[in-house]
Amino acid sequence: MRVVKAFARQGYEKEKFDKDNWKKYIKGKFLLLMHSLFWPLSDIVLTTQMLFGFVYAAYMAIHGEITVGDYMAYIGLLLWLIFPIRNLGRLIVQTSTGMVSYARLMEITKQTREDLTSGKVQPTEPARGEIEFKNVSFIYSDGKQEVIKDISFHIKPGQSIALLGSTGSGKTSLVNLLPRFHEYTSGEILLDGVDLKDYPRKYLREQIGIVQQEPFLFSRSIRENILYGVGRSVTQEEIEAAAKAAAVHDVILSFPDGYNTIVGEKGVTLSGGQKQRVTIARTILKNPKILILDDSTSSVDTETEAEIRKALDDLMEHRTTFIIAHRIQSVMKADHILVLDKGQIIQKGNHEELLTQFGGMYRKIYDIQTRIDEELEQEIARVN
Ligand code: M5T
Ligand code: MG
Repeated sequence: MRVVKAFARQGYEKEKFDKDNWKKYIKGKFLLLMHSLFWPLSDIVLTTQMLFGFVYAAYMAIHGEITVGDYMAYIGLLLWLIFPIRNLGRLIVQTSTGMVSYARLMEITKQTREDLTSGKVQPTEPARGEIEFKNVSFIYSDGKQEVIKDISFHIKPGQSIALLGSTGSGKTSLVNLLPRFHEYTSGEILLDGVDLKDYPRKYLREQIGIVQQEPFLFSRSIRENILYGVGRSVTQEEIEAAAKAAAVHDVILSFPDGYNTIVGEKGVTLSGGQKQRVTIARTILKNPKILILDDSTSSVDTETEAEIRKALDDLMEHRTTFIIAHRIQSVMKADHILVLDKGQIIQKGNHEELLTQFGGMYRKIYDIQTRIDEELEQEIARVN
């Protein structure tokens, strides 16, 4: 509705709706006409036939060609046969409409359920967090092109890796392979030396905390949203500590209902940055061994970002972290930086190494971003 209003397309949408509605009206009217013709007409034909049969049979009975008993049997038979046969026609129509609904339901019922628990290994300990990609390629099941091409890298437990690259270069697709939201097409991904496909999905997802690019909150209280998927009992202090770390505690307290504020349709609508910070708090509370931050500070201002980054730095210690960001500042501290382009690694190294590669993409991005910062500072100095 907002998009329609913002582009002043009410008239267009209304017309489109009217057109579709008109089509439905015409079809409905036609159907009604057919019904109103069919039933009376078939009644007339049928009863004429029956009348003819009765009269002719009566004629035969009067002239002794058949007995009165035969006549009675004939009439009974006719009545018992004709009406069920007529109903059969109605049944065929009903069955065919039923089949349409049946096909739609079956489409859903036939989906194979994701197998969460079976796997060649059934680890009981938390993962260490060593991750190795070996020539991994990936095509979406409904796509044709490889969105990830021949990616290889290795991170030790507790290290961090940053992914940098233009939009659509496959960063989100790459990290989504880790919780097995999709199966990679070729190559191998190893967690602690074991192929991901050998782990039960449930185990993997318990080890991985992911702050997704598009934050999603349930239409429940903020507390329930932060608690989601924690899987252990948590005190109010812990919830508040997580919210503080995500720089959202003060915002929550500013609502009249505090942590009991309902989010979404039935309650307070949070801003993009507030939502993002609630999902960060949720992940902080989950305390996972592997952390994935997919552009998770994209909708907050620079000041808040710095605040969150401090909290995340603490959180990143002792866990394997994937950081996706567009600002050099967010990725420069990572142990490894991968620069992606169209699903391929075009540069690999840490901040210092990549800076010395003049003419490389990383250096270019760095130069542009520092130039923007400098210009901004000069501008501010000039105004003051
Ligand atoms: C990489 C395609 C998309 C793009 C490429 C999520 C998704 C993506 N794609 C699909 O075909 N199907 C899908 O369900 O894959 O997309 P990405 O990994 O989302 O890119 P990114 O995260 O690097 O981009 P951004 O904008 O988040 O920085 O060609 O069409
Ligand atoms: Mg993305």
